[in-house]
Amino acid sequence: MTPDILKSKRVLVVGAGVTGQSVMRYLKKHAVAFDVADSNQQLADKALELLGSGCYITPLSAVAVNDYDVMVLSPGIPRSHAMLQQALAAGVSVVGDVELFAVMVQGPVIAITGSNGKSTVASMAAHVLSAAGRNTALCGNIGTAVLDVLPAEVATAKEEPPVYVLELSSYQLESVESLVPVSAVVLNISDDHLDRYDSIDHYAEVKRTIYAKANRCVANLDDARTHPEPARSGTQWFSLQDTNADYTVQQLEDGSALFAQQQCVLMTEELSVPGQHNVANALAVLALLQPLQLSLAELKLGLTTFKGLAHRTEFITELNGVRWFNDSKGTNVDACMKAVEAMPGPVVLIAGGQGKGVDFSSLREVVTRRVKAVVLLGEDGPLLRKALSGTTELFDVSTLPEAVQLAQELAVSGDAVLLSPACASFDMFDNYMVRGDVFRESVERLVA
Ligand code: UMA
Repeated sequence: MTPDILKSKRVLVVGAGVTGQSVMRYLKKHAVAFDVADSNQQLADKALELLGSGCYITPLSAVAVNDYDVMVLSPGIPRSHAMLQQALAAGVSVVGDVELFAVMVQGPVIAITGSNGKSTVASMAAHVLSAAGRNTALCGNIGTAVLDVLPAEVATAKEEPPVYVLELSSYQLESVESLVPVSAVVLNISDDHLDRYDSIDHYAEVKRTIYAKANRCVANLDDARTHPEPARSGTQWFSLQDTNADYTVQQLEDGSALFAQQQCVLMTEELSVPGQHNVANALAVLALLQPLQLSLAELKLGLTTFKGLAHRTEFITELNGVRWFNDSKGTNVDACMKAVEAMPGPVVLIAGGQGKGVDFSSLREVVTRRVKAVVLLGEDGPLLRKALSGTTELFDVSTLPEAVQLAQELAVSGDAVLLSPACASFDMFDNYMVRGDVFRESVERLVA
């Protein structure tokens, strides 16, 4: 639905958060009149600033659905909401911001979804493109709403439109049908958002709608729920397990290497982000970028210089042969396990914080196998101590800088020190980002 069509419709923006505000700016720029509905009264002022002549309706249940032809829905509000069910039954079109974007975008779109790693893959793909000198826009679920990156004017023949790298959640995919990506991937499927879907199969089916109009499907051979259904010819497969896949890892004399369509791109150890899951992420990036025809040298440059995302197994520095990693985003047991597995050598683990009532005992196996010492802190440090007792050496400290000091004493050349708390940060910090920043600063203060 283009702005010209929207001008003749009665439009309601549903949700006034990041998405809703970007939709309001977009409609205002195109002189489309609209109302806004959100159950949060406190957003009214912000909305009214952008609204012009429209009105702010709260709560959502107060919306008179027959007053509208089109509703632009924010992804966090489920289509099963009673008001939206009424609207759909009354024939109102309910579309997402990505749908408005899809009908206006010029330039290639790379679309990425999956349960884990989608922000990393989107950021990695955008980095490779930027490092190759391509004009690139990274947007979507990663935080920048898609309509905020659309250029104000239609591109002229002289300027190349950007390559859009879109991270899409299943929520966003529910309300888009016109998106035609040059390539699209479902990276993997694991239990998530089961509060919104009947089953993991239903959730996976929504994820796979990303393939509907894609010129090129990229799928994970190792994860059947990512495979296009019905099968699509020309699907490009990536795999850590099957060396016959289009994008895979092969063993060479001097180590393993990433292969793209039988061509060696780089050695696994040259990847700048650690862990097998990041090898899979890099293979997906290679497959997604194929239609953009970057040279092998450009692909390699991007993949070896990508710094990873802040606070996600982020490499900080090497001091006296000890490598320091910040995984403050590792706020649950699963994330902590993956981070430990991704470390290059024996691990000194710093963990603890607010455990949210989870059972830490599933950490025992990986700690026994990979971790030489755990430095415990925070509210649930004692619970972690109990769960890990007998696995490895355990130490208690009361602050994060203290933990860093002790970890330096415990680690020897070849070890990795990893902050991956398996816990939320709120007992000691405002959020996981502040915790990660305190960690980084403490590490940077250590004298080499
Ligand atoms: N609201 C109601 N009634 C409801 C539910 C919500 O009125 O029943 C209102 C809230 O008061 C709020 C607004 O809806 O004002 C929020 O809308 P939203 O939840 O869609 O959030 P946005 O701020 O628009 O941010 C969304 C994405 N959030 C979700 O999908 C939950 C952001 O992803 C995304 O970065 C942003 O659009 C820009 O595209 C975040 C996320 O948590 C990171 N995503 C989930 C995930 O990754 O697991 C899917």
